[in-house]
This record gives sequence, structure tokens and C-alpha cells, in this order.
Amino acid sequence: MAKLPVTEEALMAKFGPHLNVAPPGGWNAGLDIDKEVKTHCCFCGQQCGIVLKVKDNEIVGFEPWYEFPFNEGRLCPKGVKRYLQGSHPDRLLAPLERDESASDGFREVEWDAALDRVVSEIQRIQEEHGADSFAMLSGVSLTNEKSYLIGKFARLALGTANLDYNGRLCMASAGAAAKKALGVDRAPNPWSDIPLADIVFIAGANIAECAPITTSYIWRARDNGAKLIVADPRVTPLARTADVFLGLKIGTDSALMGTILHILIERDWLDHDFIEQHTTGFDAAAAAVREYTPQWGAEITDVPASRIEEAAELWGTSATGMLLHARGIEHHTKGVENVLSCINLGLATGKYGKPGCGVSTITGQGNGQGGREQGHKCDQLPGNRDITNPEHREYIASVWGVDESEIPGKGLSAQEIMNEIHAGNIKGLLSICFNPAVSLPDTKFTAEALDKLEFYSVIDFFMSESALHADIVLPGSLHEEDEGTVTSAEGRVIKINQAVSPPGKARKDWEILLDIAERLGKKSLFTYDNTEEIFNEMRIASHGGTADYTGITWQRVEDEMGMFWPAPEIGHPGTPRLFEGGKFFTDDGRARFIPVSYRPPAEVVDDEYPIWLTTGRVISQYLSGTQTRRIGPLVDQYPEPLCEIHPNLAAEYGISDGDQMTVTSRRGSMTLPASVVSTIRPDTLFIPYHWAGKKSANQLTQRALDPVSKIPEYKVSVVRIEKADGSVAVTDERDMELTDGSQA
Ligand SMILES: Nc1nc2c(c(=O)[nH]1)N[C@H]1C(S)=C(S)[C@@H](COP(=O)(O)OP(=O)(O)OC[C@H]3O[C@@H](n4cnc5c(=O)[nH]c(N)nc54)[C@H](O)[C@@H]3O)O[C@H]1N2
Ligand SMILES: Nc1nc2c(c(=O)[nH]1)N[C@H]1C(S)=C(S)[C@@H](COP(=O)(O)OP(=O)(O)OC[C@H]3O[C@@H](n4cnc5c(=O)[nH]c(N)nc54)[C@H](O)[C@@H]3O)O[C@H]1N2
Ligand code: SF4
Ligand SMILES: [Mo]
Repeated sequence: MAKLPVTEEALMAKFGPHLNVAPPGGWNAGLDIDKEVKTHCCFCGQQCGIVLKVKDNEIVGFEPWYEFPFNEGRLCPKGVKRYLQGSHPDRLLAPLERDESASDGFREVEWDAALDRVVSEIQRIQEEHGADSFAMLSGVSLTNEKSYLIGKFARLALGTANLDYNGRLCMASAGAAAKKALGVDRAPNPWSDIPLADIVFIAGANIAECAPITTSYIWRARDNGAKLIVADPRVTPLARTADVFLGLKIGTDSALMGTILHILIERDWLDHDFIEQHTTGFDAAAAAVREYTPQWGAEITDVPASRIEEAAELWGTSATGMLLHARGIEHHTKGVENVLSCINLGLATGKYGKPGCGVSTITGQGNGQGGREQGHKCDQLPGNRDITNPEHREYIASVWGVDESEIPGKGLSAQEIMNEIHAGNIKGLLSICFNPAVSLPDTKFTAEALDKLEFYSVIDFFMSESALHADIVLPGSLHEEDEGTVTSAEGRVIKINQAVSPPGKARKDWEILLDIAERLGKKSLFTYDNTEEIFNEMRIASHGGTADYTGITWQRVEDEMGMFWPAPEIGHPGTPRLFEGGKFFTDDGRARFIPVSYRPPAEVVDDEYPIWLTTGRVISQYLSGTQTRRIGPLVDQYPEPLCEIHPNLAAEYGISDGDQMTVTSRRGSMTLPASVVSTIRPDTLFIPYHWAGKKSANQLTQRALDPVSKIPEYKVSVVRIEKADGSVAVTDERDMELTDGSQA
């Protein structure tokens, strides 16, 4: 049964996205303000410091926060415009219940009625189909406190094993690889080490657009004489300045890194002392790349052999170096192997535990780091503990005051949950801070799955595309409407401060969860009066785990403008640089080389689908776009998805810049304007994924998963293309009515 009772147009007219172009009260609002609040940007994992200006419980502007050490006042376009999401006309102000007879599909209900319905549906479904038939999905734009609370809530209040989070789509490959090889999942070095590196190697990361403030660290390294290597199928803004650009074929990173390891071994650009004293498994890793000659590497990756040799020489002969990678190498069915192949390069040359060294993922979401430690992953308990480990379970059970047997076992990962919903085995879902209708691969499949749910409830502050499928929508809190901590890409725990209170009948996310827990009869396990109490319990729960927050207090985080975990006891200074003295977090203290052999992606080009497609981001839009597609100046900067295509390929199909083109994969088809650029490989297209419906790149992507991290292969699909006639009807959000925000 399709659940949307009314037309897309009616829903959009009511719920947007509409655009906000000015603060409440107009542009003069900032002159006379009530207070300034030092906090952090609500978007990416850089977590730049920012000062929000508040008047009459509305955010009316911002100032740079120059003292905050990470960004020293700098902000990217999203940070500059973030304040326009507060007081937005689309803000959800009351609980909504699906109503087939309402013209826009939903009617407002009181909190009691909404929560009673949620709880009665949870109980009905679990009684009929078992506890695990009700699943929960969460997200890491949420604070550490909320992440921890959700892990406990799902296991003890819902009693389900099936809890997972949107980091599964993001850092899961990097995390799995780092834990395997190094015993811990965190950036090894703080960003202040980047300017100390002699070589900076960027693999599959569009730093200037997706981690914009990191760019300034790389400029500082350049000023100090560092060389730059970039591996990317596109000449990204930073790649334009690289000493060595490796414009590889998508899906071939482990072949590239394996070839570099082969060359390091052949030329003896190795740190033998480090390998001997601090690692195991070198011989097996070396054996795996024995045949990976530069010629072989060139054939697989389509990068000239001499250029791979140049990269190997720069990396192998530099005393210090940092390799920074992101989703470009991680969003693959071999995402974990790709990351391991990078870690092997760091270990082989001894680039760990020292200033200016380290192989590091660039964490994506705002709390992508902290959120992946506090136990809302399907296989995890707080402190980055393992839910299948009996000792770990016993410890967390003692903190929670329950019997170990009351904690469910390992559940399904995010995409697997959606697969089981589609198969009819999971019947109910509560999601918070996750927009699977846009962000999961194969959107047609996801929409079908959401419509099969017997009951679906969403906690969000805007009507996300997923929420349009919900039975009950609960208005939660924006970043600036609550306080708590997040942990930035560097591993720095920082404080989010509340600037305004939730408007209308909207409530803080954690209070909503506490109310549901109470109605499920679990009040005694969730007795927090404020989020600091949740944090303090989380510190105890993390004690003895790898992500140990014991010595981190809210007060110290504020006073010191952030603290790096681990801080295993009170008074501990925190740990900005991991692995000093070559001590890793594995049982024997040694890092593990893991052998990596190249294998092709899940889909490869053929006669029917002869062109590679990759997907990713642009600077002015953020993730599934629920927030940034509502902010006028950001939409102006990049209003709709464009398909990047090389001039040679475009010419082959008679496509000119701006022409509509149709891109078709085995999953679906979309028509969008071509952006003819010479900065992309001639055999590959790139489409940013921040839009919904007919503009969603995930109409084309596939559900193939990495067997270990369960991350989808967003970065490799195969497609065919054709020029479309110019008159394709697509709902264009820019046509929506503009507002100056004063109507909110
Ligand atoms: N503006 C903006 N910034 C963001 C976000 C956002 O949505 N918008 N999201 C945040 C989040 S959650 C994340 S995860 C990060 C993501 O940050 P990034 O990973 O840097 O961003 P992506 O655009 O997903 O992909 C990065 C690069 O991978 C390249 N690539 C594609 N396929 C391959 C391949 O097979 N091999 C290699 N080596 N490269 C490949 C693409 O060309 C692209 O330049 O950004 C964070 N910051
Ligand atoms: N094709 C393709 N698809 C991709 C990717 C790609 O590169 N290509 N990248 C993947 C990656 S790396 C990521 S991280 C995912 C992201 O995918 P999602 O996590 O689904 O994207 P978000 O836009 O962050 O969705 C979060 C939802 O939570 C809401 N929200 C944000 N903050 C809060 C909060 O504090 N409280 C509450 N209650 N709600 C909140 C937002 O309004 C939004 O509706 O997308 C993935 N999808
Ligand atoms: S770099 Fe990230 S955290 Fe900093 S302003 Fe931009 S989006 Fe916000
Ligand atoms: Mo991400």
C-alpha cells in the first residue's frame, strides 16, 4: 500500500522545502541583540567554533569565534549561513499524525496522543512479531549524550537488537579498518600536526568543499615546504595545486596503494626499526603485493606507472607525512580493504605516533567521531565496546543496573534493517536524525520499504522526505536548542551550548525519548534531569573502553576549549596524539599489517552500462539537504544537481554544457543538466546526492555492501547516458515561494 495519500505538490506546499533568505525581523535584527552564545557549527565534523547572536529567543546572526583554536574564526559558506535555519517557516512546531483525509496528509495532535500512539504501536508490533521486529535508526548529527542515550534506550526501553545509525553510511569502513589494524578508531594525530608534515597525501577526499577549514592546515604545510599528492577521479580544487595527481579509475584504490607498497619494498623505502619493534604481519602484507608492479598498477588504475612511482618516492623518502582519506576510498564494497591498504603505507614507513605523521580518516558528520563511540551502532556498547564480548556486556550491564541478559545481542546494520523491512520481517521503525529516503542507495527500494512498515515514527525538526512516509512525526530539537558535547574529526570533545529553546510545541530530542521510555514502563532506567547527567553516566560507561571519557568534564571542555580522548582518569590531560612511542591499542601493543589483495567493485562497466558513475558532495549543500535546501543563499550557490561530464564523453553523446541528460543504471533513471568540465575522468560521471525525489542521485546507486563495514558502494555504479529533450518536468525547489523569514 502506497502510504502517501496526497500529491507531492500538496505536501511540498505545506512542508517545503521553502527558502529562508533573511533572519527574523529582517537584516537589522543583529544590531540589538539579547546575548551571544559560543558554540559550534551544526554541520560537518570539523565543528568550527561560532558565536550565535540571539534576540527574542531567535537566532538572528553570528560572529566569528576567533579564539577557538581549530578554526580561529574561519567558517565555510554553510557555517556562515547556518543561522538561517532557525525560525524557519518549515520548522515543525507540533506532533503530526498521518491522516488520509487531510488535504496535506497529516494533522496536528497533542503530545500525549502522539506518544501514546507510538508506544501502543511498539507494544503491539513487538507482542505480535517479537522484540526485534521493531527497529531504530539514529544519526550522528546528535550529541554524544543523545547517542549514548539512544544506545541505552533501544536496548533497554525498546529491547530491540536492531539499532543502527547513519555513520554506517559514512565512517564505518574507516572505523572497522582502524580497529583491526591499530586497535582504536580515532584520528591518530590532531590537525595541528598537518603543518608539520613533509608530505600530505589526500585519497578520496574533496577537502576544499567537504572539510573546508582543513584546507588552511594544508596551506600551512605547503608554506612549510610540504609536497602534496592527491588521488581522486576528479581534479578537485586542492588537486589543482598537487605535486602529484593520481587521477585513478574509480574503485581501484587498493590496487594503487598496493602498488605503492610494492615500490616502497622494492626500493627499500621502509622504516625497518619501526616495522620490527611496533608491528606484526609485514611479511604477509608484502607477499600480497609481490606482483603489484608499477606496470600492473598502471593497468588497473589507469594512472601512469611513473606517476605512481613519484608518489611512492615522495611518501617513502619523507621523514614525516600524513595521509588523509575520506568517503572516496571508503564508500566501496572493499572500503575496509582500501583503508587498510593506506594504513599499511603508514606502518611500512613508520609514520605513526610522531608529530606530523599518521593515516587518518576525515570524519564526516558533526559528531561522526563521538557518535561512533557511544553505543548506537548495531554491534557496539559505549566506550567503543563490543556488544558480543561477555566482559564488555557485564560492565555495561553493571553501569545500567540491569542483568547482562537484558542487553540484546548484535543487530542488523542500517541497510540490512531496510532490507528486512522490505522483506516484511521488520514491521516497525523509529528514526531520529536520519533521512534514509534520500541517503540510502536505491531510493525506489527504500521508499517501498518505508511504505511496507506497519508503523513508522520520525523525530526531526523539518519534514524530511522520510518523515513524509511516517505515521507519527515528533518535532525534536535543532542543534542550537539543546546543550551537550560532540567529538570533532580530530578526536576533540567540545561543548555545544544552547542558544534558544525549542519553538512552539517542539521538544528536546532526549526529553522525547525519556517520555517514550517512561510510557514503556522503563522510567527507573532513565532518570536524568539534564544532559550533563547523561554525560556523567556516559563517562562511567566509557571507562576502560578504548574511547575513554572518564577524565573529561563539561567544565574542562569549556575551560580548555576542547579535550582529546582518551582521558582514562580524572585530571588526565587528554591525548591529542595517539600511539606515541609506537604503542598501539591492540592486545600486544603492536599495529597489524593486514594483507590486501585488489578485487574489482560490485558492478563493472559493460556494453549495456558502459560509463562509471560516482556520487558525493558540493560545498553549499549538506547531506540529504533537509537543512541546506531550506537556506536561500546556499541554494542560490548550487540550486540543483548537475552531472559532471568530461568534454570528450559529452561530445560523443552530443551533449553541451547545460543540456538535459538522462542517466540510467540498473536501479533507475534520472534527468538532469550536464555540467561539462575537464576536471573529471572521461570515463566517469559525478552527481552530488543532496536532493530528493526525481533529483536524487540515489535513484541510480546500488545496495551492494562491504562485507565487514556494511557500507554501501556509493562511489561506484555503472550507467548509460543519453541527451534528453530540454522539456523534462522536474519539480524545482527554486520555484517555491521565497520568504524573508518574518512570516515564521
Ligand atoms: N559541503 C559539504 N561538506 C560535507 C558534507 C556535505 O554533505 N557537504 N558532508 C560531511 C560528511 S557526512 C562527509 S562523509 C564528508 C565527505 O567528504 P568527502 O569524502 O571528501 O566527500 P565526497 O564528495 O563524498 O567524496 C570525496 C571525493 O571522492 C572522490 N571519489 C569518488 N570515487 C572515488 C574512488 O573510487 N577513489 C577515490 N580515490 N576517490 C573517489 C570524489 O571525486 C570526491 O572528490 O563531508 C562532510 N562535509
Ligand atoms: N549517493 C550517495 N549517498 C550518500 C552519500 C554519498 O556520498 N553518495 N553519503 C552518505 C553519507 S557519508 C552520509 S553521512 C549519509 C547522511 O545521510 P542522513 O544521515 O540520512 O542525512 P542527514 O541529512 O544528516 O539526515 C539527518 C536528518 O536528521 C535531521 N537532523 C539533523 N540534526 C538533528 C538533530 O539534532 N535532531 C533531530 N531530531 N534531527 C536532526 C535532519 O533534518 C535530517 O532530516 O548519506 C549517505 N548517502
Ligand atoms: S567547515 Fe564544517 S563545521 Fe566548519 S563552518 Fe563549514 S560546515 Fe561548519
Ligand atoms: Mo558522511
